[in-house]
Amino acid sequence: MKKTTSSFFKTPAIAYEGPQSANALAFKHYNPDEVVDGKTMAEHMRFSIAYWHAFRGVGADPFGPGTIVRPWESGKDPVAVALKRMDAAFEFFQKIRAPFWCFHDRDIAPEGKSLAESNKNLDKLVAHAKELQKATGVKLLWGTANLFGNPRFMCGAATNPDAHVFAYAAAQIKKALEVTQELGGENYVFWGGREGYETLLNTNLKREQDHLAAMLRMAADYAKEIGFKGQFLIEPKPKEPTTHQYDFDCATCIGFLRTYGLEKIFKFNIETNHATLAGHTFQHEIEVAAAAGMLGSIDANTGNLLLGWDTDQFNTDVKELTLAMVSILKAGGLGTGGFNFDAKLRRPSIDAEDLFHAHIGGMDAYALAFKIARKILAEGKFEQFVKDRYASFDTGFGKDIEKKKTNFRELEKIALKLGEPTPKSGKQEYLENLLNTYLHG
Ligand code: XLS
Ligand code: NI
Ligand code: NI
Repeated sequence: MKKTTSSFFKTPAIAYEGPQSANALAFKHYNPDEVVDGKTMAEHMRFSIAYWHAFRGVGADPFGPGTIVRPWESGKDPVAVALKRMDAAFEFFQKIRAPFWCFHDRDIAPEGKSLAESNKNLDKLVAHAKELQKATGVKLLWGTANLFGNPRFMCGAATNPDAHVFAYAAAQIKKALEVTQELGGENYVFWGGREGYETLLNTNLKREQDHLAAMLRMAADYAKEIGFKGQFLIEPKPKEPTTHQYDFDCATCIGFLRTYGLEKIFKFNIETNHATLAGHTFQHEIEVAAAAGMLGSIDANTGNLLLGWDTDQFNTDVKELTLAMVSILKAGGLGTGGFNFDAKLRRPSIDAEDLFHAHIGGMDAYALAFKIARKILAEGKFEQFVKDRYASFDTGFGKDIEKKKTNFRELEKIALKLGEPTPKSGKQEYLENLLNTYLHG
């Protein structure tokens, strides 16, 4: 890997030392150079660092200010600080061996007094990012626009009742698409931000949904116009910041996109914590997206099931990740997507070194899950069980049902003739125990 010049982190580049290593600052399972099936683990996993958490997160919460102080965050000129911060970020991307990064426009460059000034600031940082990408080989997984932080977006962006705000948001997405293209972004993400509502007393739901679709359509048209080839991704989330977000979950978004004829343009960026907030498992969302041919990318994190909001923690739950990986691999992988650590340090985790521990943990857990999932699929025991469970649809009248070659009259005859079906066990406990044999070997 090529080198950057900054040296903000004392921690050296992270090496793979294997499962037996006692070094907390080494990979135990993620060996970026290991070749599996003709591809390196780095190529399989496509890990990405989320700029907003790793380099803009300071540990603030509604009860108190930030706790995290970084040495590069000093200086009076916000653009100069942003440039220094970006040097630190690329040093980190390299040391943690992440091949990709992701950002919102406002993460990397300070907002100016006008849209024109904001765009100018952004251009400076994008030029710097382009140099750093070239120097380090780190690539852009996706870009996006922050359409939720600034108070102007308090009632939404595309779903704002004020057309002026809609226009402002459109201009911001236009610019974000341009810079994502400039940096070779492989995808572009739309997360709903404040696209939702607090109360129907002041909301025209139908008009807001029409407006959201109009914004997405214009974004697709503009991408085509400028020749942006990246994949468009929607990131569903059921609630937070608004009470009811329109992009509730994958199933809701599929219905929405099909209603407006946008389903061929989008895939999904699935976030674990958003899945669980919607009352689903991570694996459920992956399967729903995959079933529609719309599995795109992953925002790799986890929530705290005791809380009702997006805690964005690093995920070290190998069981959950193994199940997710099985579904992802069965679906043929993520294509241009990757695993983006949309996760933040806990408020008291104030050391720069904690950033390394956090990402090492996430990367190792995903790499281990990938390996276990491959073994599970290679042995095919679960797949065989599921196949056998549906075998009655492989022949005879079952096959006719699937092929749409039968009808109620015929099926009634069959039911009358065959009588009561024989119950068959679902064997859930057996299967759960079988899963544990892979996890605890
Ligand atoms: C917030 C989202 C956000 C998106 C990018 O909950 O996860 O961080 O990933 O806008
Ligand atoms: Ni996210
Ligand atoms: Ni989130």
